[in-house]
Amino acid sequence: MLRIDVLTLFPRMLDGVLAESILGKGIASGKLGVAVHDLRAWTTDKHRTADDRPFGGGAGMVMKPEPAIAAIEQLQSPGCRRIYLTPDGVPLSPALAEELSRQQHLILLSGHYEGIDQRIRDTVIDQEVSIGDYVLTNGTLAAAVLIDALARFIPGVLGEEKSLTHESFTSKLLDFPQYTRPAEYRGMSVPEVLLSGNHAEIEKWRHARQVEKTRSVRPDLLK
Ligand code: 6GU
Repeated sequence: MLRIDVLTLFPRMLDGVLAESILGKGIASGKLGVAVHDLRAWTTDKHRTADDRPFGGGAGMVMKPEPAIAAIEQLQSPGCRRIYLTPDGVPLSPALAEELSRQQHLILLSGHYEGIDQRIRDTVIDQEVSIGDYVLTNGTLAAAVLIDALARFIPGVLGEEKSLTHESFTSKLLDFPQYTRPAEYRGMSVPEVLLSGNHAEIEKWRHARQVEKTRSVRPDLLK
């Protein structure tokens, strides 16, 4: 079982995310174990201070080194991967999600404010990961995204094994349109070919729609 420890100042942000849907089932079925920890548990002063003003000046507050380093040193295991979620990290990709899904133990550190003391990164972080080129108020949602993205690669977490390979980005094409019943709704009909039972024609039609959609929305994927 993959074990994931999440360190955050906002642990309750993850309650719903981890309880619901496919992720919740993966955790309930024991294929994935996620423990969420409040970083303030590793503060030692009576105000439970987690951040301080940056040396050298500038706006905002910086996460202090002691709590995060103490937490990671306590939670880490030999060979575990210690990841800091940050917009200046390497972009999350399907390949990275898949690689992380094959680890035994991950520690995810969610940063806050304008950043974290560099000595945290220098001493207890193995890898820095971003979920995209936009800035979140803190890394907790990014940790949730990373967990969801990698959970899909754990055998048995997705219902049908084959749904993995059929989806976007494994094929580098965006998805084809899907339809279900009723065959006609408010005057809109399901494309005839999908009702034909001709699987070769259906595959052809779906592939053409994928190329069309990818060209229009993500031409960069076609190179
Ligand atoms: Cl990992 N953290 C934050 N705070 N913002 C982000 C991000 C991470 N990835 C993209 N934006």
